[in-house]
Amino acid sequence: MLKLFKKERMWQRPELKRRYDLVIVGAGVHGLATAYYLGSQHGYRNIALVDKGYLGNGSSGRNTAIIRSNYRTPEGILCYDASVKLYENLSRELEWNLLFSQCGHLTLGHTDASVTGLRIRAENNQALGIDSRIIYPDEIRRLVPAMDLSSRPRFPVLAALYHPPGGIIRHDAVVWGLARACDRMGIGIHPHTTVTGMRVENGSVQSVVTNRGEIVTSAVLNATAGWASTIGKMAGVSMPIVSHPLQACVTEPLKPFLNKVIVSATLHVYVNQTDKGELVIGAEIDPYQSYSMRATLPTLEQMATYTLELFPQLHGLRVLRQWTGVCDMTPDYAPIIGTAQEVKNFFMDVGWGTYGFKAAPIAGKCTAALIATGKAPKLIEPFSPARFAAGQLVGEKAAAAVST
Ligand code: PYC
Repeated sequence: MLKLFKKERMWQRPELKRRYDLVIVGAGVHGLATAYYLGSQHGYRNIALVDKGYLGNGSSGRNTAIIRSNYRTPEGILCYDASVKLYENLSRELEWNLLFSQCGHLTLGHTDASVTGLRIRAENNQALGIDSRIIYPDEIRRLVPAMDLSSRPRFPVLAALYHPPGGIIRHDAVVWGLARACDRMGIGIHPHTTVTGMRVENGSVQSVVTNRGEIVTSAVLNATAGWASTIGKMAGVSMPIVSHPLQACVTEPLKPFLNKVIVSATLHVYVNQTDKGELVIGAEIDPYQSYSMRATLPTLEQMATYTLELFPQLHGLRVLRQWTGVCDMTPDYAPIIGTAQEVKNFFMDVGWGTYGFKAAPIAGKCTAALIATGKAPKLIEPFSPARFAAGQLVGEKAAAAVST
């Protein structure tokens, strides 16, 4: 006999209270991960996560779901490695399948200069125990038989940085799994709640003003992506961030033909095939600053042209959807995590540029420890907001998937 099960809601719609110990602005993967670790490791419950849209409407649902730790700087490598390790155990921990596929990640080198850059990354990665090495066309052909490796004069593939633990995860599942875990601990998730201002007195935030009323709070975390500087300004906190759109698209499904993530910083494109068979393709950030989430035809043409350089057999494949997220870029392509210098109970986990999704678990865990103990864990010390005035930048631009 057919049994009907009552569907469980993944998270409830609790009442928005008038007072919380902490208000987290931005209920994407960073805000959710911070709330999750504050609840599971530090016993916090009286937290409100507020977001102006539905859960996953921002960068958490607009990235290309790539996970990796083959960065360039020791600070970046250690941080993203810790994040990959947390992701490896997160399905089990959340009891929710995040469909994490560590299928391997290849960054292509098309010029002598780019291969030199990849070599430096391989050396830095290996020195810190990361599985990452340079491979040449024979091995690339074995790993990615569908790629055009002919010795053509335009953009030949000379070598690649191969990173076996890299891969893709189902980004919506990460949002939903974390949200369910927060909800089960009694942490309040409040979508469609727009922050419009903050009341700051004597160097500390007293309350957060929203379209659903004013919330009195002991602390605020800015965990937004795309609007970090706007939210910062409401508390009188400035940050060296500029915001750029980043576009991506997905094609109709194909039979499995690509089981590695392929990145070309020279061609400004990255491609992976999902479990459903679709190709997810991403572009470089748009060259102008904007908050626009409109996708554009010239960028679609660029993504198609560059993908065809690598996989000419895809000619004629149809694109199903194109979308845009907004990336908050810092001068050194490294995040800003810490307590604001101007406002003592205003915390920040922002400025992740094009790397935010992959860092969410470790950023959340470390930000939770900072909020709960008042002390920044070692792993995030280099990303303190004070580094700009001190001139201690963490130059991570050379490890961007698509910025040369
Ligand atoms: O750094 O892996 C990356 C990435 C992919 C898309 C944007 N950035």
